[in-house]
Amino acid sequence: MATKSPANPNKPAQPAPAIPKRDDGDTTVLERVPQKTKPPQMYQVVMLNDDYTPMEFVVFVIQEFFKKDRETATQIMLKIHLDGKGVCGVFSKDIAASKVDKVAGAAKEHGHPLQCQAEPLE
Ligand code: TYC
Repeated sequence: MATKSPANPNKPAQPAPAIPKRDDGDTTVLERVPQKTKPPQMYQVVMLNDDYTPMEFVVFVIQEFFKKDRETATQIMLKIHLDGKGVCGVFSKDIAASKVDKVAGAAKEHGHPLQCQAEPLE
């Protein structure tokens, strides 16, 4: 029996040709619906410099609430200290708001003026 030669391995696979849709009453035809959902708006949590919060407390906060290791937390703290502000992480809206609240709560509890804010990306 003659068989078709195998597909050329160097040629990219082609999608199967579209089969004409017929609705004879017995067949369910599923049409592909274009994806309409957009990715969620993301927010960066930006921490601000001030003259009073101890560096060690900022490093602690970044480690504790943004899950950074000590070295990364120290680098972020120094960037904020030198540039005036720095990004601690990028999150969905609710998570970013929760991070801002946690930082504000810890700062208040310890009597430091440390501030951070959530900024929409793009
Ligand atoms: N500038 C502070 C100091 O010299 C340290 C500091 C760093 C404060 C980062 C806030 O987000 C901050 N003690």
